[in-house]
Amino acid sequence: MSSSPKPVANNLDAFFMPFTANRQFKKNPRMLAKAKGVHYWTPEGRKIIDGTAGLWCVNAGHGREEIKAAILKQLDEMDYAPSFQMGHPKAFELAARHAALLPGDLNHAFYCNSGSEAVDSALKIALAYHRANGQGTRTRFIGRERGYHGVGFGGISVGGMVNNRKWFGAMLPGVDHLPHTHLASNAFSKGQPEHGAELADALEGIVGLHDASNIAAVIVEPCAGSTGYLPPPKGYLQRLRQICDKHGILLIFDEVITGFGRLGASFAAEKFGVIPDLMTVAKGISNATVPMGGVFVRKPVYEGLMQGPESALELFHGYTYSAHPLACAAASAVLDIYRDEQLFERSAELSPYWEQGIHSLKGLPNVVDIRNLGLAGGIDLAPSGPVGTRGFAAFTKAFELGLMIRQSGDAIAMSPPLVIEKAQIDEIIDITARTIKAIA
Ligand code: PXG
Ligand code: PLP
Repeated sequence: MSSSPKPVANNLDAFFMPFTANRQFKKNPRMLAKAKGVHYWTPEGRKIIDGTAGLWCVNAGHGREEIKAAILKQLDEMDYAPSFQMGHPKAFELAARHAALLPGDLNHAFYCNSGSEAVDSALKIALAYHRANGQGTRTRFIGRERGYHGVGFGGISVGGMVNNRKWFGAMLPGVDHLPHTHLASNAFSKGQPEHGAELADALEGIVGLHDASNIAAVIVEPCAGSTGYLPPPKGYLQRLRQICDKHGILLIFDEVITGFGRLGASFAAEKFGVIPDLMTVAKGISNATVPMGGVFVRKPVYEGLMQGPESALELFHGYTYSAHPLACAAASAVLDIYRDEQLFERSAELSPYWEQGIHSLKGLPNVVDIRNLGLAGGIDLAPSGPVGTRGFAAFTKAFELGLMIRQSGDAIAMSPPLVIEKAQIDEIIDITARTIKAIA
């Protein structure tokens, strides 16, 4: 009997969709068929402006010919190469380029395939580092309420989004959470809010409870993305850094969203002048063309692991596709675009215009808070029933009106590609306003 695939009807049943109301979607699907620049098109040819850079990842815009050319060239030369006890030139070249771009002594790069893997990798590097340095009792992690660190067991353990945790009982033991920084007193702040730096002091309380000798690392998003975009209060990240230093605790910045230009700088670490010990990235690293993630590591952490006999593996961790040649080729071409088109600077230049635009929505029905930082922002809508009802109504109405936004509960978030034009920002703000009025 031949086992060659038979053509099957193109029904929607078989694909088990991620983070989706599968049954609802399959009754009334929202399909995307084509993308170029800052637009998507549906299979029927309806044009949708991309207010979110896909899922916060297509920073240089869609359909970039330079990235395509680099991927095709690499595919021609060498499709795949293992990175365990072997290497290929593009991986080393890319790591050197990332090291040059990164602030401070963040100058070593570990590669993986997603933000979730990056977070798991960073947590494991932190544990291994302490153990290699005679501090093997440092095993606890501290995350933050409303944090999102992907969907691995490590990431959901340190993460602080209730639905991502409550379904999955088995998590990492030994995790505490800092309070989130979303304060009512900061409503409608432009850029970084004034109040809340002292929330970092909760870390001292946790250290007092467990003793620093048991704590490996603190992980936070410098600006929380998935929970509706929560910029850090002024001074907050600096304070976290000070407390971590005082107690020998590693600080991990999860820059999966904030990295590669979103905040108008290469990374949040550069923007705020706060250098974490480890940084996780994904998304904009490859402009989402080939899946890629990474952990950037400070020199003392890397060197702290380079111990024992030279023949010993220093880190028992890695993925089949770590530093995949196609991902490396894409990521290098993406760095060329960021540099040649000065997209991080462009993001910084556009952010006051974006700020003005998004805050012009104040006063529309049910808008209870608006936040922005860099080229992204979040809007809280008053609930209209079970959590997420109004948020989902906004998402579907915007899609109908030709705009892609993100929904998180009753908050909506936007993060356009960094190549967006001012007139296109106007269009995004206009459709958002019409959406909010239409669902009032
Ligand atoms: N850390 C952070 C800070 C993230 O934002 C991840 C880790 C996980 O990355 P991967 O590549 O495993 O998805 C993320 C991902 C949204 C949304 O709508 C956000 C993410 C992913 C999908 C949707 O806010 N962030
Ligand atoms: N499961 C099995 C059976 C494997 O052999 C491997 C890798 O060799 C994995 C999982 C891990 O896959 P990856 O390295 O792509 O994460």
